[in-house]
Amino acid sequence: MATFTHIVVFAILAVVLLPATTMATDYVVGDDSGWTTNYDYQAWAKDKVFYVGDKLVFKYPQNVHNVYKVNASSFASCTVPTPSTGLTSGNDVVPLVAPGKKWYICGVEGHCKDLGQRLVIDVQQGWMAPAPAPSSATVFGYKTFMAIISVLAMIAMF
Ligand SMILES: [Cu+2]
Repeated sequence: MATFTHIVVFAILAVVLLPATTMATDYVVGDDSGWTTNYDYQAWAKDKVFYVGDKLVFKYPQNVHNVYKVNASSFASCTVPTPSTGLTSGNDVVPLVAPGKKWYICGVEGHCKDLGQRLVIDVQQGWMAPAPAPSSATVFGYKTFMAIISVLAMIAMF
């Protein structure tokens, strides 16, 4: 009986947790080319769907480039807003925490404007679409559901 309950609990956990973990993706911007000049980042982003919870990773030689998150007009004019703090580590991980358009440019003189080093993406709210969340999780709320799972797991222990 305990074994059967264990299997049920693990099956439910697998259904609930696996999609949540596999959905989060780390995207290396520009793939093997990384964050650089003379690369078409809109072509790179075109066939990708970004969700809240995903991460962008900007890779580049330190001190050669940098990353600034900007708004639409700064993106259009390639202007680094002041004051603002750029990312400069050369391995900058940017979590996508909210849906909507996100704009990124390199702040080094000429790289954005003349050499195309800029990226705009549109981040989707992950739990809404297109992958439906398990129905029980949406009905009860995630925390309630996890509480029920915890109780089931405790029952299974005894
Ligand atoms: Cu640059």
